[in-house]
Amino acid sequence: MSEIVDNIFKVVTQKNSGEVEFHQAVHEVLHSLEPIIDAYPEFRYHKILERMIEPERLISFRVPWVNDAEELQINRGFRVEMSSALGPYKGGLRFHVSVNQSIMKFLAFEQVFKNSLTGLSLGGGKGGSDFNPKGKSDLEVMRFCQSFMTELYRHIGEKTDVPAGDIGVGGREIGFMFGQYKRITNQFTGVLTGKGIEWGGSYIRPEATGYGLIYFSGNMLETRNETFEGKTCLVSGSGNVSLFTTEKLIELGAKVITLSDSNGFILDEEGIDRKKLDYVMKLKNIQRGRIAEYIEEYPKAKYFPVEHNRDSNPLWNVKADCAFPCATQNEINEIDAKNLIDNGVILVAEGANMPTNEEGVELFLDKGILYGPAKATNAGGVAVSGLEMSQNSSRLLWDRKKVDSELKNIMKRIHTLCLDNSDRYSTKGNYVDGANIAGFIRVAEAMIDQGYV
Ligand code: NDP
Ligand code: 2IT
Repeated sequence: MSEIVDNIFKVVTQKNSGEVEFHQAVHEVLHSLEPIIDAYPEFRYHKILERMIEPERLISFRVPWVNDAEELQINRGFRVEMSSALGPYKGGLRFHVSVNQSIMKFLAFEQVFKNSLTGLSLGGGKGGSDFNPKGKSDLEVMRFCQSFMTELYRHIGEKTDVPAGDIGVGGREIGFMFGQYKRITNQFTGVLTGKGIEWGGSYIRPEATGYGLIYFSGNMLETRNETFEGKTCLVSGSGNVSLFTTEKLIELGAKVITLSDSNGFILDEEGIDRKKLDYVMKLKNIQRGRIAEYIEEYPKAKYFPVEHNRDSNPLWNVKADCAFPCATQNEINEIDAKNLIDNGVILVAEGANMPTNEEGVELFLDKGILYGPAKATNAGGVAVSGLEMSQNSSRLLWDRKKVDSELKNIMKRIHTLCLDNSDRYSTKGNYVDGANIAGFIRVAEAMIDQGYV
């Protein structure tokens, strides 16, 4: 890294000691930005990088709630308001036991660039809690969400900060949090996105991240005169992003053969068809079951439990043309990346945030794999959240076709931006540098316009 960038990274590690995920996200972006920092001295003069690595505001709070056994539980809540250069802070809420300040900051940092790429008026933020929704009753989840919002409400607002879902936060949790916000403030506003369609939501928001991922990946394949027809695909996770990724892949004639959760993965060599996907959607969204149950319904498929602290994930050692990590951060390491490459993968596109570690990314880039980084490829979710905000402001509901066509256009535009910027400042077809640079320039210019804030 150049000296300037190197010094900034040193400060990041010193001031945010132990926050390894945050370091990782910043390191990757700084690496891409080197040519830009050289080409635009004004970015140095205005200390853009130094400002961007410091959240505008970081809120941490106590969330007390009572479980069904009438025991008091204490969780930690967060909201990281990273940047408001382009619009109100915007980004999801994650409820997962692993949530800590480092994970919140990495996600908020990534969100700033992602939201910039959408071309919409969206700042960047992220929040959540170390609350573990697994095995909790609906009433426990409701009590937790109400307590969480009883503190969060004072920091957010339709023109200030607009949270949405992420891991562990779907339609049910958004509903409970929206209800509590409304009750406390006496206002029915677009303060959250991912709302139910009858009370301020948008068509295609649940589908948007997965569909957007496949629209973007389709654009990537087009650069090599390829389509999804007949391609064998690996998808990890079995949540919101994974299932709508699978849905769009099936629609485009691809064959999806895996899905997973944190306990293991299923391999269905015959392919997960529409009927099987409907079964999984019901299993996950209504019964809140585990992916292992798939083989009880479809005994020809196999289930592989995956141990934690393993060297590699056997899911990524299944032979396929395309791979879509859609579960969580760092789920593909260098061994997994090597296995995918050795098995002839041609495209890897990220539904999850930062699912590939830096060594894995380097391998994909070195080997000329079509590699789509999260902040570009999964931007469809937040983009349709932005469209939900537009619909809320105008008190209109757009039809499915209109939202879907806007989503397609946004993903295509991001694809073009990535390629144009990688051509100009990096190596042709390097979507990582393209996304980081394009996302950064828009935020940096807005920051210069708005003075030292
Ligand atoms: P969901 O909660 O709906 O699903 C998450 C899935 O990933 C589950 O199958 C879960 O399994 C699995 N998973 C979560 N944590 C781990 C872990 N530590 N190890 C292995 N598997 C894990 O979340 P989403 O689908 O919404 O989110 C998935 C990814 O996509 C996240 O990285 C998120 O940040 C990203 N994303 C989400 C967007 C959205 O609109 N929802 C938008 C853009 C990105 P289990 O049930 O066992 O925990
Ligand atoms: O990571 C993400 O982009 C999300 N979880 C969606 C954020 C949003 O505001 O819709």
